[in-house]
Amino acid sequence: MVAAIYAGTLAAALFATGTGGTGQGYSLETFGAFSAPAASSKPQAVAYDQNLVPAGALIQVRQTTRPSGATTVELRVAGVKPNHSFGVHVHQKACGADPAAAGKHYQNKPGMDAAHVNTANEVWLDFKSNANGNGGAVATHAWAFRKGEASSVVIHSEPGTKGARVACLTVRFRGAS
Ligand SMILES: [Cu+2]
Repeated sequence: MVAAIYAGTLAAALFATGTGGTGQGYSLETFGAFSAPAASSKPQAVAYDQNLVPAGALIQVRQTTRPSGATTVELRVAGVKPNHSFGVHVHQKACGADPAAAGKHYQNKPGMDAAHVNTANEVWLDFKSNANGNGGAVATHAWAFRKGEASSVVIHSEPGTKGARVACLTVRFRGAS
């Protein structure tokens, strides 16, 4: 639950259910407390628009990949702007002081047309915050991430693909290969 997050934690925990090789399941959790971008550092959790994502807002992302490769990504946030609809996607690169640093959306099959830019081929975690500024979403796909190609969760100002980038959490999603 969101309440289990505590401010200032920038830690990731890895829980493998197998001893290696292919066909094992695993889960990964990453937590962050947002802060304003600092040009001199590579932030794990950075808020570009503090009207929508104030400094100190919290985020938790959990990846669970089953032995089949099917992957669930769960998002929880706390302390963002109440009653606001956000767009959220898994992006390819780590966050930076520049919102563009996170690169493009992670895609199972690469392509920029409508057949590829959608919730089936990408990981979307759009949500509407509640009156307390908390919210979350869950997305499950039959496919796993490719190793090293999914590295952040970007929060946008509106649902879908049109919104500005308002915050970013670096998440080193674990790949199948
Ligand atoms: Cu995005």
